[in-house]
Amino acid sequence: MKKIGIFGGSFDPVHLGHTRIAESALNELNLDKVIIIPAADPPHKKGKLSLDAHSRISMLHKAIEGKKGLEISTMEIKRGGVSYSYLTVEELRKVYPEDELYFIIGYDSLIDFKEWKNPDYIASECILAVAIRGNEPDDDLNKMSDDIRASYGADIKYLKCPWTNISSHKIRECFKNGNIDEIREYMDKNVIKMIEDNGYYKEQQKKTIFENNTSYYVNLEEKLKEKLDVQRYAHTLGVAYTATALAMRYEQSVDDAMLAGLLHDCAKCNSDNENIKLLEDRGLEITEAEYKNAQLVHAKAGAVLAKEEYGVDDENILAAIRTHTTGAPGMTMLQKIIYVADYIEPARTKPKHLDELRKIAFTDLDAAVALILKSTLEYLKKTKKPIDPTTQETFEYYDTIRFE
Ligand code: DGI
Ligand code: FE
Ligand code: FE
Repeated sequence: MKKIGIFGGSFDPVHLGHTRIAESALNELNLDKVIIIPAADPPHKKGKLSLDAHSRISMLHKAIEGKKGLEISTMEIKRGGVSYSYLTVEELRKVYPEDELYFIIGYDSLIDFKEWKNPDYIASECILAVAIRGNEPDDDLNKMSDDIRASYGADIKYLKCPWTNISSHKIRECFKNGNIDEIREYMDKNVIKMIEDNGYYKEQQKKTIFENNTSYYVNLEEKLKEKLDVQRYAHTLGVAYTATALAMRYEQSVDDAMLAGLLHDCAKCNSDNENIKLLEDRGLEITEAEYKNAQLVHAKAGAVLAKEEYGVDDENILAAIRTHTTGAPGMTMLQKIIYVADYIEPARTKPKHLDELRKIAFTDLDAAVALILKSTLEYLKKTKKPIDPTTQETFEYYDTIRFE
């Protein structure tokens, strides 16, 4: 018989309070493993979670790197809808019919345990492992536990790990306001780096294209028209407007999508040597794969030009341009939007399954990313073109997250 810990939450973002509870449960209760289960995005995204599921998962992967006995499950995300815990327990009970399940929660969640859906089922299938504040439960907690024991015959065990006095809400506020030093000690440093690199939790700058920025976009389009050939310019507009539509669908900044879409191929009509020199002059890395397929370099060169010639300094927009050809593991929403828009925009005629893919792009962006990578890899293999390791890694990343 195995002992399996179940630890659900939004993890928006994950912090040391979470990982300490998971590790304490593992050690104090001698569990075989703890399955960390990030909740799905709420169906109508009532502003409750501020980051999409895959960004939250990417942070979790960083946070548990090298920690034995902890694993991440995407079952609630794949199930979608409201992430009711009893459904998760039901699913896990099928996977572990004979084993002991430990449902791990913080003492603060125990307070409204009775308000959950089907608490009796959870209590009948699982031992409740409650992370308490301090070494002993206080009177209030004892009373509450007695009540839950009496109501559901629950078996409640206490975890003695020191309570970490931090909340994800507080962390989001600090990233929004740039007060990162306040929360540094409560977070894994790689997770902090990931949040900073992606600009997660930053307030979106509100620019409205069609009121204030009309002339900016008109000028930009005119400049691009000079730099690109006729087809590339038509493709560029197609990507920009497809990207804005996807941004509307996925509640992202329409302006950022417009700008990234317009600029994504701004270096495409340069010669390969010109683009290579552009990067070399700035000491930027060109990988072996890129030297072999110099066409790939237009993406990185595009990001350089976007910054230097078109004055874009938003790192998320630059990243979307930089990764638009190969993709990258753990892309931001904007990166995924540009990656997909590039492939499905109206002027594209290949491949055969394009109509289907266009629909999927508007229902499941991650599935669209995975499918595009799959058919790109098939095409590259068929035409015996060298495959950039990043393309392969990105495919594996989205394929496992999505379909594991
Ligand atoms: O610039 P676009 O034509 O709009 O589109 P893009 O920047 O996505 O480039 C598309 C081309 O890039 C397409 O022919 C497939 C190719 N590509 C993507 N990943 C790889 C690759 N080519 C090679 N050789 N290796 C890759 O890993
Ligand atoms: Fe391109
Ligand atoms: Fe393109």
